[in-house]
Parts: sequence; structure tokens; C-alpha cells
Amino acid sequence: MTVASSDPRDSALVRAARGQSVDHTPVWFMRQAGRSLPEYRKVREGVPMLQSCRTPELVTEITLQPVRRHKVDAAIFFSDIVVPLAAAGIDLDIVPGTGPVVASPVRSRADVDALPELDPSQIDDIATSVGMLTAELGGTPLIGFAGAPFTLASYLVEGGPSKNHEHTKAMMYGDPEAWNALCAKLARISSTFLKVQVQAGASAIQLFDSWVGALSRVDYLTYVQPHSAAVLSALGELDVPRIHFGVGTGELLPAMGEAGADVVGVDFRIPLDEAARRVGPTYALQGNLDPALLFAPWEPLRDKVIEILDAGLGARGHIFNLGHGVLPTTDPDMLTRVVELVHEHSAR
Ligand code: 1CP
Repeated sequence: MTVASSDPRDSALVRAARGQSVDHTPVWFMRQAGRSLPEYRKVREGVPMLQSCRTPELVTEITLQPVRRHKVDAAIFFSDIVVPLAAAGIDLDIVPGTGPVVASPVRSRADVDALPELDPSQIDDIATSVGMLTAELGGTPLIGFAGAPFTLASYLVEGGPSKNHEHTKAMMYGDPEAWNALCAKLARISSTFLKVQVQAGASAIQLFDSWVGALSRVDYLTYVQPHSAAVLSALGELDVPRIHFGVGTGELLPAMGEAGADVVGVDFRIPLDEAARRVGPTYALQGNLDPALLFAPWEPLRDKVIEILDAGLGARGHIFNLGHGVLPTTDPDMLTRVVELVHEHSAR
């Protein structure tokens, strides 16, 4: 029997990410903080999203809410992938019910060249929030995160959320030099955002390339992987496990690992044992319960959680999660029950 340690580097999450033995499978949920929690809706009342993300007391409270309620094995820093872009001075907002909206979409080389860089001094509040959080969290690890260049580029080029990413792909194929300059800039901004979080005490990071499943493997390798690799390698000597996630990425899983990840995030479209075969023994996996299953009766939900835990045993390490974020109308009690089941069923 292992004695619970108060060092997050010995936590189940960090150990599983490194492929080390664990006494239970760690579990957390993408978007675990947010609209599914009444306590979240209460503290966010009347405070715009970007302002919430830049207010350390609020960031700390919101980040801790799901840890207290669900007893998950990790906290994820409450922020958004566009926060560092706004901090650098790009004119954008997070519009309720829509998501990030950019005032002037980036469509040309001149637009790319006019984008600012991010200086770490512009996000001192992020370091403050992380410091306050790690002081409260004790042995529970804090996951820092950033958006990967492709997904950030999609918001900037389209001007907001997009289904088809048509302007983004038009730049990628039509003006590769502008595309590479844009992604190189975004890679620098995201690595600064990540480094600030890790230097302030985050114990792991997740690089979200949510929309990269829109690309073929060859295009991913040509236009995207080098830039994501630049973000992950910029962490350099900072010794934290790196999780890399996207939606609809069944064909990209090995390539996303090779971008420099320790853990490859898997959505719900591919079984975890098949994902393990695809990535091989080098990478741990994170995933992959369909968030819509949280609306189903307990019996099929329970069966699926157990199936995923069993399939995860074939991977180098397994972190239980959803295949994408918690849906806003999810009953939070179902999340708590899933955490209990994961802990019970996986206890070694
Ligand atoms: O008004 C509100 O309450 C805003 C809703 C909201 C929240 C709670 C947004 C707008 N972002 C967030 C928080 C957030 N965003 C977190 C932290 C909390 C947690 O996980 O518990 C994280 C990690 C993100 C990252 C993020 N933002 C991603 C990557 C993760 C993913 O879901 O794939 C993406 C794609 C975004 C963009 C974004 N921000 C907000 C929305 C609604 C969206 C998606 C819009 C779209 O469909 O394109």
C-alpha cells in the first residue's frame, strides 16, 4: 500500500502520464469547471468571461470548485485558450453562447505581421493565480494549458468558431509563408503562456489542438506538427508531463505523440485499446468517455466507464477523462458518480 503523498509530482495523474505504477487510475474532466456547476454560475454572475480569467481570486475559486465537489485527481487552470492572445493586445472577446470572437480576422501576411508578441510581464496575474492555486491544492496537481497553433489560428483567421475552417485552410494552402509566420507567432505566445504557468507551479500541461481533426495526416505533418512541436519543446528543461489533445484525431494520434507529448488525448470516436495499438508503447493515453453518455441511465454509463478502464490497461499509462468537454447541461452528480466508479474499479 502506498502512502498518499502531498507532492503533486507523486500524484496518480503525474505518475500515469509518465507510465509509472499507480494505485488507481486518475480521473479529471475537460471543462470540469464551468456551466454544469451551480456554484460556478453563481460566482460568474455579471462578470464577463475574459475578466473572470484575469481575476486571481475568481480563477482560484472556480478552479477549485470541481476538485471539492467531484474529488477529481487534478485541477485544470480556469482560463481560456484565447486569454494569452487578448493579453498580448489582440482585440477579441468571449461572447456568451458563441465563444471567442475576433474584431479583425487575420487574412493576409500584413495582418500576420501586425500581430503582437506576448511578454510574460503582461500575464503576471496568471502567475499570481497559479501560485494561489498550488498553495491551496497541496498534493493535487494543477494542469496548466494552452491552445495549439492550428486551433488558435482557426479562431484568428475565421474571426470566431468555425465548422469548416475554410479561410484557415485557404491561407494554409494558398500562402504557406503567411501561414507558417502566423503559427510560429502563435507558438511563441502559447509557449510563453505555458511557461508562466509551469514556473508558477503547474504540475502538468495540456496542449489543446481541439480542431486539428479537420486535417489529413499528411497536411498535419506538413503544416501543423512542426509548430505544435515548437510549443512543447519550448518548455525545455521544465520537467512536467505534456498532454496533447484534439477532437476527431484517430488518424493523427501517433503524429500528435511525436509532436513531443507524453500523453495523447483521445476523443470518443476510437476505442482506447485501438488508440493504444496506434500510438504504441511510448505514449500514455487520456480519455475517452463520450460526454453525451452522462445523459444516459446509470447502467449503460457504468458499463462504458468500466469498458474504457479495461481498454486503458493496454496503454503505457491511462488518465480517465471525457472524449471532449463537459456539456453545460450535464447533471454534475453524474460526474461525481463517475469519479467514484473510476476510483473503485481501478483500485490496485
Ligand atoms: O461565458 C462563459 O461561461 C464562457 C464559457 C467558457 C468557459 C467556461 C469558454 C468560452 N471557455 C471556458 C473555459 C475554458 N476554456 C477552459 C477551462 C476550464 C476547464 O476545462 O474546466 C479550458 C481548458 C478552455 C479551453 C478552450 N477554449 C478550448 C479547448 C478545449 C476544448 O473544449 O476543445 C477551446 C476550443 C476554447 C474556445 C472556446 N472558449 C469558449 C467557448 C464556448 C469555446 C468554444 C467555441 C467553439 O465552439 O469554437
